[in-house]
Amino acid sequence: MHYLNKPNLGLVTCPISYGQKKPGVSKGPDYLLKQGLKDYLSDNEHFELQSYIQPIPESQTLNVYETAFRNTLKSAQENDFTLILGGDHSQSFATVAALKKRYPDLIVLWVDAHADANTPQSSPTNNLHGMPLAGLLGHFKTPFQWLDRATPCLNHTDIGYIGIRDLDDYESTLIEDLSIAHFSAEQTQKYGIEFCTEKILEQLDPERKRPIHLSFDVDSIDSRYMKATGLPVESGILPQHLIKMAFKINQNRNLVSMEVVEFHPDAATSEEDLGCARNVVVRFCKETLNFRFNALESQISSQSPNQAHPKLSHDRRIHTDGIPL
Ligand SMILES: [Mn+2]
Repeated sequence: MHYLNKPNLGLVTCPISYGQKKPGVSKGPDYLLKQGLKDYLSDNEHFELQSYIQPIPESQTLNVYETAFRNTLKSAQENDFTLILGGDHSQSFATVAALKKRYPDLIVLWVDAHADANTPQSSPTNNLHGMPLAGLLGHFKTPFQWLDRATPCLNHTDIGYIGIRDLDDYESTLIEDLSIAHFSAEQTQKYGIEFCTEKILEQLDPERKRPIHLSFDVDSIDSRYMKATGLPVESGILPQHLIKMAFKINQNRNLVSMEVVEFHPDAATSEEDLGCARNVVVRFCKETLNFRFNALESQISSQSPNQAHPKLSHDRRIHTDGIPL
């Protein structure tokens, strides 16, 4: 299938480490681009790349969030899809706020080992990367002008968690009290991640019409495969299950954006661990975008009555890059 006009993919980089205490996480975007994503993104038959690059700042100040907010908003306004590479998870104060501005009906799939829903009062570490959802929900006054406490950016019915397994008491109570949609990593293994993803989407959007943002924290991945992050957590999501999740998310063709956060190249202590972590993340990004843009293709071809509706590519051969699948 050839397009007269290919859809546009906006790439936003957020070299943000302000939200926690390990500065190397700001190298995440550069590393992931150099190690496989750049070639894939810049030479892709399914989309045209537009880049919104924030260079690694000399010092981390609140300005990094302002730039992330502006770049994400610009990308979301100018493109069909936005891919955001981080950075620690505090970037979501900015990225989700910008995406919600562009897509007021947005729902957010938060794939993470942690719930990131502490407030400055409840947080044991006082790190901002553990607080973005509480800030976006309007539970505390953030230092950001684009987040007004009087008008929360997100409602708790806009959020679904997948993979959580390392929660503070405050967060567990919050999730229970507000009935926030969630499946732990253990549940994704018990019930199947496709089932869990389906259930979450059903709860957030029964009619399957709302735009979806995927906020992907690499520490959602089982720590056997993910050492290149500040806080590896065991018993996480398995690499092969990530691909099934990506397929499921894209089945209804509503994915408008995706961010990858907390990839910290220096946190892995051996080349082997770093290579494994990189392969899992790069492959997950590629497969998600393949599903996303193949889904678009099948949507277009399904308008032609003579053409059989092409199956999505979940049964095609998968390159394992040495990862057990
Ligand atoms: Mn997180």
